[in-house]
Amino acid sequence: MAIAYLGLGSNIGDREESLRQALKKISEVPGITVTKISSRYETKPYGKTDQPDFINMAVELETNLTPLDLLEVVLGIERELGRVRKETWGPRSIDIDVLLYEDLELDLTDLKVPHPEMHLRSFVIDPMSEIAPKREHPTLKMTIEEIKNKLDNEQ
Ligand code: X6L
Ligand code: MG
Ligand code: MG
Repeated sequence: MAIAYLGLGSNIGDREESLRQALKKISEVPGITVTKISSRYETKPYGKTDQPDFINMAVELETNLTPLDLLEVVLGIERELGRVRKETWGPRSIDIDVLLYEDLELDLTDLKVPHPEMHLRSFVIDPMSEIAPKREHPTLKMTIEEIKNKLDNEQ
């Protein structure tokens, strides 16, 4: 079984309900067991800043799905929950990103693991640090806790 981490975010519609539905759907997928769930964090939008605040969270999974199968699953759930892709970095009812998968480093067109900028984004690292502080980022060779301390010092 592989351990993987997902980052979830929502900033339009009933954000709490979208996250709840996403979690329920993830937990119902054969081959996935949700093992840890972070708190929810209300966060200011990064990148494209003229959009509503997000709620972000992170979850830990045990899975026998491959990274690409896991990606297909989360994209399917985004679609089921009514995500419409209009503009890059625009508002979304639900976003589910594959953050880490074991200590794998993958650089495919559709899937980059670790998520390329996760270590720069407190909306990813804060919830991750609750559920996986000792987990090492396979490229940076820093723990999530160390990455959080660095980010907190830079803010
Ligand atoms: C320069 C240019 C610096 C772009 C940063 C950062 C772009 C983050 C995209 C960036 C840049 C992103 C969320 C969000 C987005 C989210 C919060 C993205 C994709 N997703 N803000 N902004 N939570 N708080 O889930 O992450 S758009
Ligand atoms: Mg994202
Ligand atoms: Mg995404």
